Parts: sequence; structure tokens; C-alpha cells
Amino acid sequence: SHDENIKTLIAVLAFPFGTHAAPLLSLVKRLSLTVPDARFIFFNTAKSNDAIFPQDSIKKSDSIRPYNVSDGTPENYLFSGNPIEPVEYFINSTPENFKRAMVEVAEETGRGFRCIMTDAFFGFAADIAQELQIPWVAFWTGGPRSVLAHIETDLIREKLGVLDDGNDEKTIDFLAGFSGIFASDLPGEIICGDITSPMAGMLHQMGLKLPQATVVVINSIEEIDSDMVNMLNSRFNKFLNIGPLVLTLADQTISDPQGCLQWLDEQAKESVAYISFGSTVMPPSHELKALAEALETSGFRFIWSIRGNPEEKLPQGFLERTKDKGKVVSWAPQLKILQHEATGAFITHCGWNSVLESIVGGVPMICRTFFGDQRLNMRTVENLWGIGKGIEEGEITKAGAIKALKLVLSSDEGKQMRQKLGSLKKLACDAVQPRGSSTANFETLTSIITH
Ligand code: U2F
Repeated sequence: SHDENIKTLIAVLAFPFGTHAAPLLSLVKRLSLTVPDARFIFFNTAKSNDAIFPQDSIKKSDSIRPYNVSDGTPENYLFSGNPIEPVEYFINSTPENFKRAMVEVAEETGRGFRCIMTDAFFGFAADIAQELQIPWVAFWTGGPRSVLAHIETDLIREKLGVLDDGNDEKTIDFLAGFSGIFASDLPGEIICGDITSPMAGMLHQMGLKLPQATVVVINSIEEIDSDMVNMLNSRFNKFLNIGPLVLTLADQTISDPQGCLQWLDEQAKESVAYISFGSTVMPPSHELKALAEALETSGFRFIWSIRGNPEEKLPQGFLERTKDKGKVVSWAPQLKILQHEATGAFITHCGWNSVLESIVGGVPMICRTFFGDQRLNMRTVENLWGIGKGIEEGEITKAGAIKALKLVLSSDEGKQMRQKLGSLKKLACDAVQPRGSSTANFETLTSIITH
């Protein structure tokens, strides 16, 4: 039976890897509060939907409904251990998997979609929006510098050529706001390796299509990188900074089974290093070992979030020997940890969500980056904001980690970073106040969706 109560049906298309779908869902949750007569259909793979939708309330909610689409893996597929493989199966199954599901929902509800909202990765949404004559809202989950690099991919390839290993030290001085940034800092898909791989192809297509979006929304703050904002304003129909999303949602439930926050309560101010490399990266074992040794030798206190079994990943006896100095957990309440006054350093891969949370918590970063936008995020952290440092040689050694920890936790430079973080944090908090820029931009977004 067709549902007469829904006035506005909105299709939301999520990218089911890394920390992409969760912030998109946060944005949708917020929108659903301001557009009460809308129904958001959250198209995503079953696996990702199961992970981000809590079992209780929202599943029954009228306003946001998860809807599973195919993940593109062949029948009886067994994961080979190569993390890019499921991503490639998924990319190869788009846009047909999404289109099929959208048709099913339109038939079930007897209504057309009023708007299509997608992870910005999906350049194909430009064609769907045009065909249906509806607005396309593209959500970029990373920082502004990387999205600019993606839309300038052809220019960058023309100027720099295709690099073999990405270790090229050419600079990108032909783009304003990229001084002090090297070719090797760019997302690999832009200039090195196989530029026809599914991932590189998707990102290239995105760069070409994003300027057609009705609006590009970013989980960032206008005031923290105005050069980039100006450049992106001139390239997009509309560009709206609505972050940090983590400061705009009231219903954050904290899961802390291992008592990290309670443990932090007993530690001295700005004395603890928090370590996490996000949701997808795992540093090679020799780097994990070097970091463990650095922590043990330096004696700094720590909370280390490491996925999987720590006994297998960390040196033998490490957990036992350091049990009075630190905690090792498989998943931590990261935002709360970074907001705790005992936390004084963050060893991070510079995923954009982590960078934002570090700003919100006022914690300087020690950066060990891996792929995608992470090196551009690190350069922004180092050069533009001065609130963190890349690890020496780009990978973790015992000596390099000790040096970085001392710099952040017990030197004047660390204090200066904390002062700069204070101003950035204020900008982030002000932006989401009733008269702040992110609040105003969010209202603009709401009106785009409802008109
Ligand atoms: C991909 O990033 P990741 O998912 O690897 O990393 P982040 O963007 O930093 O997001 C990690 C999130 O997981 C949370 C943490 C962040 O919100 O608070 N978390 C946690 O709550 N507890 C833990 O123990 C560990 C993490 C990609 F790899 C990056 O390059 C992109 O910048 C990013 C966004 O597109 O997606």
C-alpha cells in the first residue's frame, strides 16, 4: 500500500567502506529533525547498514530507513585478505545496484524521489539527478584540500605526468593553496599507479562530475581553511561547510566497556598519548613493534586502539609489562578521549574525521599517513595550522616516535601547538552555534532539499 504521509522522499546513496557511511548518516539524522515530513531511504550494503544503524530505534523510524543494495561480490565469494578487493567489486556494481534499488522503492511507495543525496565519490549521481530532474546533494567526507585536488586531476596529470611510485618531490605550486605540498602528498589515484583501476576511475569521474552537483556539502568549517573554501566556491554551484558534524548531534551514545575514560580521570593533565589508525589501516608489524618499544622506553602513558587481537599484534609481554602505564583496546570512545583533559597527544593516520576530532579535543597530532587524502590532511595540519607533525621518515621507528612524543608532550613547541588548537577549536565550536557559519549553511542545505 502506498504511504500517503510521506511528502518528500529522499534517496541517500552511501559508500560502504572506511568512515564514509557513518558521517553521511549523521548528516541525514540531523536533516530528518529539520525536515520532519521527509523520508530518507538510506541505500547501502547490508554489511555497512548493519554496522551503522543501531538495532533499536532508528530501524523502526519512519523518517530514515536503511535499504540494502548488492555489494557486487560473486556468489560464494570468500574474502582473500586483500582489502581493496571488496571495494572494487562494489565499485564495479555501481550504479546498477543503486538504480535497481531506487526503482524498487519508488514502486513500493508510489512516489518519486525529490532529491538524491550521495557520497561525493558517486559521480554517476549527476546523470541520475538529471534524468529525474531533481537536485543532487554530494557529501564529501574528507577535507577541502583533497576534493580540490580531485577536481584538478586532469590539470595535475598534465603538469606532473603520471608518476611511478608517488615518491616524486615535485611541488604543486601551480595550484593556489598548495605551496609546500609535494606530488607524493596527493592521493595516489591522482598521479601514480594504474589510473584506470576501479578506485582511480571512480575518483576521476567524481572530479569531472562534482561541478554539476546542485550543492557539495563538506564536514568542515569555513573559517579554518578560507583559501580552499574560496577556490571551491568558485568551482562548485554551491559549496557548504556544515561541520564538525560530531558537535551537532546530541544523541551520541558512548560505549566504553574497557573503562578508558575512567582511567583517564586518574591521569595528569595532557600526559597521555592516544593512538589509533582509524577504521581501515593497519601499520606493518615492524612499525607496531617500534611504537610499542617507544612507549615502553619513554614511559609515556597511553591508550592504544588497535583492531583485532593485541596479543598477536604487539611484542610478547608488552601488555603485561605496560599494564600500569597504558590501556590497549580494540575500539575506543575516540571523541571523548580526545576531549578529555588528560589526553595530550594523538598518534593518527590523519583520516579526516580524526583530524576534526583532534581539533575539537584540542590535541596535537603525530601523523603516520597511509593513503588517499591522509597526506594532504597531514600537510594542512603541519603547514597551515601548525597543530601536529609528520613522523620522521614517514614511518614509525622507535627513535622517531620517542622524539615526536617528547616534542608534543613535553616541549614548548607542543605548548604552541596546543595554543593554536585553542583558536581552531573555538572556530569549530562557534561555527555550530545558532549564529555560526555551519548552522547557516545547514539551513541553506535544508531549503535546497525541501524546495
Ligand atoms: C577513511 O578514514 P578512517 O575511517 O580510517 O578514519 P577517520 O576518518 O579518522 O575516521 C575514524 C572514525 O572512527 C572513530 C573515530 C573517527 O570518527 O572517532 N574511531 C573510534 O571511535 N574508535 C576507535 O577506536 C577508532 C576510531 C579514510 F581512510 C580517510 O583517508 C578519510 O579521510 C576518511 C573520511 O573520508 O575515511
